[in-house]
Amino acid sequence: MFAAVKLATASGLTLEDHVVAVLAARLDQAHTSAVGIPMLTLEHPGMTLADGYAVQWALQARKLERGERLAGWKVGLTSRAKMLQMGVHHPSYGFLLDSFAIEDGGVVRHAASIHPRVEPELAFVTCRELRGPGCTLAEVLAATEYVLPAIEVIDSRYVNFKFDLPSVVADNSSSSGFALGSVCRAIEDLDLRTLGVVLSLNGAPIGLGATAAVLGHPAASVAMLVDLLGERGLTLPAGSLVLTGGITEAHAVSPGDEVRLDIQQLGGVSIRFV
Ligand code: OOG
Ligand code: MG
Repeated sequence: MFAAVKLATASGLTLEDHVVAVLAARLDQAHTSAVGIPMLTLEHPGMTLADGYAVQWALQARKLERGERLAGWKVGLTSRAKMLQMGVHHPSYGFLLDSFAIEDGGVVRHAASIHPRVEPELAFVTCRELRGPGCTLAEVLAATEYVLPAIEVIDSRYVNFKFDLPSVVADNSSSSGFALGSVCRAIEDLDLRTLGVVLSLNGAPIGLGATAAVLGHPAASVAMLVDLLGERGLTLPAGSLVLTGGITEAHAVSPGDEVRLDIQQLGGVSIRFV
């Protein structure tokens, strides 16, 4: 799974630069207006994973040019539950912006999204630069300053939340929002594979899991991101935030919904949709 993703993102660009720019602008508009569009591969059936990342990086550049600021990264489609739910069987990454951040206990305007869903995730914050290729789990753990529970709000810009791998990658892996717990925990005395996870909607548990659901160990998700950034000649700087991927399937939310995530030994985080 790992190796296939690496190979495919390193080569295989087929879209011309001006097409990449047009597609990034289309996704940017869909994001800011919260109006869904058809997935890109319907119009560009030959689109590759490398093309998808080219569009995503062009989308990031557009947003940064407008004064948005990079807040970190997310890796997705890293658990079996998520892969089965979406019918996409490869992980992908996306960027997080400051404007995506939601306070713990904060309110999210449902109408600002197209069809938002929530996911329970483990977030890492690093204290050393990490460099691929060949980033190991041990290197990630040695570079982890602390971990936090995180609710990711995803929102596909594609109608009916339907996509394939190149399309979802172009759409910044459905990134929309994220809320972090208020307590930072160092990892020395934690087994990051066996932490129990409870996602609740309006007080009722709707998603139960353990952190090993993410690639066998959620730090593997960070290592994968580091290797994929390494393919572009980039490193993951010290102080980076990384959301490692949904531990259970994602759940659709409605206005009025109260979402809470608790992770064993890490505490909780909650948000409310209006
Ligand atoms: C793609 C993003 C997946 C995760 O944690 O698995 C993701 C999607 O399902 O829309 O963020
Ligand atoms: Mg996610």
